Amino acid sequence: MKLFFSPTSPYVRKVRIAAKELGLDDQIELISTNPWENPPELADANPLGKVPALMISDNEILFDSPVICEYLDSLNREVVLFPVAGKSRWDALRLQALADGILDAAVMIRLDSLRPESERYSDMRERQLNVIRRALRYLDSEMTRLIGPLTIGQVAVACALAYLDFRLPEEDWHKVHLKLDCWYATWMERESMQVTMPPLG
Ligand SMILES: N[C@@H](CCC(=O)N[C@@H](CS)C(=O)NCC(=O)O)C(=O)O
Repeated sequence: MKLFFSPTSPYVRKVRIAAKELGLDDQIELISTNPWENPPELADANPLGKVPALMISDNEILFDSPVICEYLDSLNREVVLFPVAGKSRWDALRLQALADGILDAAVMIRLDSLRPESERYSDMRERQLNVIRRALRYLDSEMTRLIGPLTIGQVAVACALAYLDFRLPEEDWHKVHLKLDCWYATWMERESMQVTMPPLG
């Protein structure tokens, strides 16, 4: 399998962490791709022009990190990141949706920060910061699910928190959300987190 990948994309990182947790990372070749340069290979693979996209074979491609993660999960029956049914499935999917929403908000802020100062949207930044802060407060109430068995929810949350530290370090959530901070510190020790660290800078 080939994964269109960018080393700083948090959505790609989610897929790579999931692959590592599933023991499938050796089967995935990383194709270095900068989606902002509009490479035609990426547009051919994913009409949305985004990473991650997973090429399973020449004519079988998946895109959107939740879809790719669920596909990878289907390849390993020993580890289950997506509970098959019932409440545990909806709990995992809700956590993933929440974490992906944090990422969407943080990426929007990041893209805005790359504009010249006079062209930035301060209202949008404030709105997205509020989204992130509300979502973190919500996560405080989901601690029991974060501590439970490994699911895609935890992978996604770890990835979202790591991206906040990477791109929005001034939003120091660690001091406000102490239980989450404690959970995250333990999660950061996993090999899947260590080997998928984005480059510095
Ligand atoms: N919902 C998508 C989001 C993917 C995404 O936005 N990727 C960014 C990189 S972090 C991208 O490729 N952006 C290029 C663009 O928006 O044109 C997922 O979960 O995979």
